[in-house]
Amino acid sequence: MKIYHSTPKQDGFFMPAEYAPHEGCLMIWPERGDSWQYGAFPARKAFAEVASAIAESEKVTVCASFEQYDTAREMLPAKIRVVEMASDDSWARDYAPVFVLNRETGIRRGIDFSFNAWGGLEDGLYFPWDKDNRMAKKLCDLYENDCYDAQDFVLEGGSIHVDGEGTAMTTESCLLSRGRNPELSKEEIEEKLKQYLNVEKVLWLPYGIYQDETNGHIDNICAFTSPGEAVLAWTEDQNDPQYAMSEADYEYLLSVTDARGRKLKIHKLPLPAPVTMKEEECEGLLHMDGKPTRTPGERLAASYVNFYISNQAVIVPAFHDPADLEAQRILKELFPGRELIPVYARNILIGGGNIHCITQQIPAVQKLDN
Ligand code: KQY
Repeated sequence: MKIYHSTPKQDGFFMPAEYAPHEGCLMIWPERGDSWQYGAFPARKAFAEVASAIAESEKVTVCASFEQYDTAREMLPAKIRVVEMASDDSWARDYAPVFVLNRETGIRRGIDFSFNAWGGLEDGLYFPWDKDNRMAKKLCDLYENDCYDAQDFVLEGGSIHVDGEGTAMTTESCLLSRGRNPELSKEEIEEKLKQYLNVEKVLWLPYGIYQDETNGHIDNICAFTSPGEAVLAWTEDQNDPQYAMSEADYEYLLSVTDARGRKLKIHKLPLPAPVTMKEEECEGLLHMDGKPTRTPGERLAASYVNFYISNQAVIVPAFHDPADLEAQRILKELFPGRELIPVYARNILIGGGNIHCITQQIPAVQKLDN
């Protein structure tokens, strides 16, 4: 595997949209007891359901530790590949490689961004994180893809979305947070995104989801559903702190155009009623450095926007909330060629993310003509 110190833009590579064809998907088996309640048993069931739904239309690889390899192998269908690889936790979106393609040659490479557990010693969520940070390079090697060394720039895959036609979006609350790249200005961060994702325009939404411990990843609040169209997590409850956040994002999105000069069509995706931690769930979590990671009544960052688009389906979180069906109806309309597969996601959400956060697509190697 060759390591490049140039950027994808310099070499003619770009990040395809999630709705472009995939070769497969990467996931990481859950294990740590301060993220996943009751020895991660309930989370493993949910991860296996997500992996199985994705595996209906693309190749899924799940990384598991030495200790968990046999359990993962036993709980996952035979067509899913399990490989042993060390990690600190299970957020493939954030530290598996972001893959880029070259339009003319169809060659694929990965990007190895720096990962510091969502804020390092400033406001990161665990320490150490070095095993997570080493996964992108190892996964590029596994897939026989060369790799861009971007270790001088802290970025999680969940903090960006692209439309595949020159536009990226992110949130100010996350990318401008002090725990990531405090030495870089907003303009310098934008230039990094343009270089690494090979986009012409970056849209900066002000906020993510209330209480999202990633400083508000874009992948929980807003997602492109096709070029020029996106869904935005929405509540009609003006007393909910989320209301002002979604409203500010909505106003911003209506005020901008994408890289092709289009006004965006924004579809409001309802939020479920606030999802909060139960006492017995908190009791099932190990403490971190002597302190509980969750407290009873704590609101979790539940959102239907955290879905994964596979080749033939959209795998969407379900919370057993009346809004589940409305969210599924809206997404079905926006993805007419794909099946909607809801997965009950409370046991993923307790870890701090959702279906999009635990998956990373591997774009199909193909020559593209536009
Ligand atoms: O991408 C994410 N949403 C991951 C959050 C990790 C939280 C760790 N407990």
